[in-house]
Amino acid sequence: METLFNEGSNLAGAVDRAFIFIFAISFIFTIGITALMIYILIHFSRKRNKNPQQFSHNTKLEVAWTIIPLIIVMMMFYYGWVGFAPMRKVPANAMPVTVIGKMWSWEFDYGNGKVSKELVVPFNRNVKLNLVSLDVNHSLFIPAFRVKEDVIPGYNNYLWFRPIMKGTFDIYCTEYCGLAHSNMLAKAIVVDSLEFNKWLADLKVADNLPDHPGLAIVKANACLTCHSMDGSKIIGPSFKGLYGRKTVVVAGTGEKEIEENDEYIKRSIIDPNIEIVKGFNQGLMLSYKDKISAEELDKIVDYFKSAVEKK
Ligand code: HEC
Ligand SMILES: [Cu+2]
Repeated sequence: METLFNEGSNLAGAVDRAFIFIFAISFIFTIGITALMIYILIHFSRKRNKNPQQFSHNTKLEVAWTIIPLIIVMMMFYYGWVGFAPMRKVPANAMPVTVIGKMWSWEFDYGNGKVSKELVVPFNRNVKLNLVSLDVNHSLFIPAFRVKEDVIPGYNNYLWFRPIMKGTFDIYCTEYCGLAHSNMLAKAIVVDSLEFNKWLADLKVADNLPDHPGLAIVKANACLTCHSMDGSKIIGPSFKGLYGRKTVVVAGTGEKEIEENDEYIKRSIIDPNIEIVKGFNQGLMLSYKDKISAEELDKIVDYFKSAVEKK
C-alpha cells in the first residue's frame, strides 16, 4: 500500500526536509510565542506593577531579534533552494514523455503514436515530462514524487524525476479547471525496465479495441468525459439515441428544432458553438477542427448511426 509518506522519487527527500524544517520552526515558535505571551500577561500585570515604567531601546535585544530570524529564514531558503534547484536541471539522458492536459483528463504520449491514459515509467530511470495543455490552465501533481508544475496553454513547462520506488501512485490536477476538475485523475506506475519496455512495445494507439472504429475515435478524443452513452446528462447531451433524434438548438438569437443528421453532427463537432443544444452551455465543447479529419468524422457519424440501428 502506498502512503502519503512514500518518498517515491529522487527529489522527494529534499522537499520533505524543507517541509519538516519549516514545520518544526513554526511549531517551536507557536509554542514559544504563546508561552511568552502568557508569561508577560501574568508577570507584567497591573496587580504586580502598581507604578508603570517607561522603556526605551535595548540594543542587544533588537540585534538578537533581527539576526536570529534572519538566520532562520536563510536556513529555510537554503533547504528550499537545495530541493528546488535540481528540479529545474533536467539530466541529459532523461526519457521524454509528453503530458497532455485537457478538460478533464490526462494523456501520456510516448512518441510514435503511443499514447496512454496512465503514466508508466521505468524504475530508477530519469524521466522528463513535457507539459502541454490543450485548453485551460491545469497543474500536474504527483504527491509521492513531490513534483508539481502548472500546465499552461502556449507555454512549454516541464518537470523531471527519477522514480526510486516501484508501485502505483496518484496523479492529480491541482489547478481548478472547470466542472469536472476533480475527475482529472490518473496513475503513475513504476515498473522494472524490462517490464516497461514490454509495456511500451505492446501499447497500441487505441488501447482496448472497441466494436466500432468510430467509437475508437470518440474514446481517443475523450468525448466521453462530457457525453454519456447511457442517457444521463454529464456536461453535454448524452450520445444515447443521438442519430436521427429531434433536438431544439439555440443559434444566434433564435431557437429551432433540428434533426440530428450527418451534417448537423459534423457541424456540432467542428463548430460546436454555432448551434447550442437547448439547456446546455456554450463554450464548453471546443472545436475539433484540427484534431479530427474528415474521414474520422464520417466514422464517428457512422458509429452514431449504427448505435441507433442496433436498438
Ligand atoms: C468539454 C466537454 C465536451 C467534450 C470533451 C465534447 N463535447 Fe460535445 N458537447 C458538449 C456540450 C456542452 C454540448 C452542448 C452544447 C452544444 O451544442 O455545443 C455538446 C454537444 C455535442 C453534440 C450535439 C449533441 C446534440 O444532442 O445535438 C455532438 C454531436 C457532440 N457534442 C459530439 C462530440 C464529440 C464527437 C466529441 C469528441 C470528439 C465531443 N462532443 C466532445 C461538451 C463536450
Ligand atoms: Cu485540470
